[in-house]
Amino acid sequence: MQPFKFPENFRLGTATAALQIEGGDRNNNWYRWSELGKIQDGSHSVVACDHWERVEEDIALMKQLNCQVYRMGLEWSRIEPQQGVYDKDALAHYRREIELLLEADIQPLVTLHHFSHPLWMEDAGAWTNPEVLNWFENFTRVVVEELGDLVAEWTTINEPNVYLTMGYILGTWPPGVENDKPAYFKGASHMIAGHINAYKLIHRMRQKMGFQDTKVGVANHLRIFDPKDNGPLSRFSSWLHGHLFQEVFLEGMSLGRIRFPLKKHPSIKPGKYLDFLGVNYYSRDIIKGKLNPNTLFGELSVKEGAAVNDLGWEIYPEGIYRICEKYYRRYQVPIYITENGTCDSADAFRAKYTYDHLAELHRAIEAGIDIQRYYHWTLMDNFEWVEGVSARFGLIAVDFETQERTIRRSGLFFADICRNGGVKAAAIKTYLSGE
Ligand code: IFM
Repeated sequence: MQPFKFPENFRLGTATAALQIEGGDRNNNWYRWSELGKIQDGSHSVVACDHWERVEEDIALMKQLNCQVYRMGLEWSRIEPQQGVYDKDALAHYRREIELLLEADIQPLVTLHHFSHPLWMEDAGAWTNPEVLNWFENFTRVVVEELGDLVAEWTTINEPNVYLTMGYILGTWPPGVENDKPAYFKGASHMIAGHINAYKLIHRMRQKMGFQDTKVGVANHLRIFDPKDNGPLSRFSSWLHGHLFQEVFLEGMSLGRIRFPLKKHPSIKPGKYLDFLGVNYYSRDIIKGKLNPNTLFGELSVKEGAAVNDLGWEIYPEGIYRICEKYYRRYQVPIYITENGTCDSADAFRAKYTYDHLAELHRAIEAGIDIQRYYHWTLMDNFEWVEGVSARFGLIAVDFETQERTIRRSGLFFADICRNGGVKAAAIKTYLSGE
């Protein structure tokens, strides 16, 4: 293991999502899902990390980690609890949180939609209802009016592919619909159009406010799909998984290009709708071809003998290099790693995981790829959707009984990396020797 240093414009920090940390809100799709007893470990989104009441404490922890940037989410159901009714107190709360971040010299990247939204929207079909374009635009307008003077960098939508796959194909997330391909494709078109509208609106509004530094993108969940063998069916299925799970979203949201089988939407026009490419990278799937169209002609597995995390996801650092290289070549915009991290409740391999992925990013930068941000997923253990609070991704451990936070050893390692803008030999010795 070698030390390395990132260039000056590379900034490090952590990422979170509102629903996963805030607690307290009873007006969203995940509250209902928790009430229905759908969370595997019996935990509840209404508890989470109680961050809503602990903003100062958590920003102080980010300071201890030496974070320079922070990706955070806004909870739509708090801001617009009923359709067209906006909660001034909720907006003021977020304004205060962002002011505190800026005072702490931590630059925010704000996400507008990260898997959760108000019940009025869920009951009306959420992203499958064409009206969602008006809802999302109105919500974006209100938020930017309130926070646009403080926030230059925005993520419109987090992982549209994961949201639609889990909610409308696998049915393990709200609204719990199984194998509804038309809903998946309709939702995809609306999310693409919603992003493009929000992209243009945020730019327009901040320009009118006199700002030239606006940056807007999507946090894309990008995986590697590798064929298990060289046979045509395995290769075709790998391509098909990549196409339907990520390419249709990337091409639509970045360039307004509608790829088969999505249908043309009147408000999607070709253009350039990204100022950075947001990459959420975790793992890869190995695909064996199968003559079964219901599984997209393939069966997913984990590479034989590979190291995996607590959720069984392959740990494959080279994948982050491959993703950055492929998509930088295609889109030619700076890359923000909007999420990267691992589920490791014993904190046995998180430090090594972080080192290996950062080393791949360093290698990519040396090869000429413009990567400017790294947001580690995640600041602290939190409500990991249907897995509940037992899946632990945090640099900081949370005791969910007492809400006590304790920085893990991997968190101390990350703090060292943030302080030095890279990995020092001494940090390798302290945190990675013996791994
Ligand atoms: O916790 C999630 C996050 O909300 C979206 N990206 C993947 C993370 C880990 O599963």
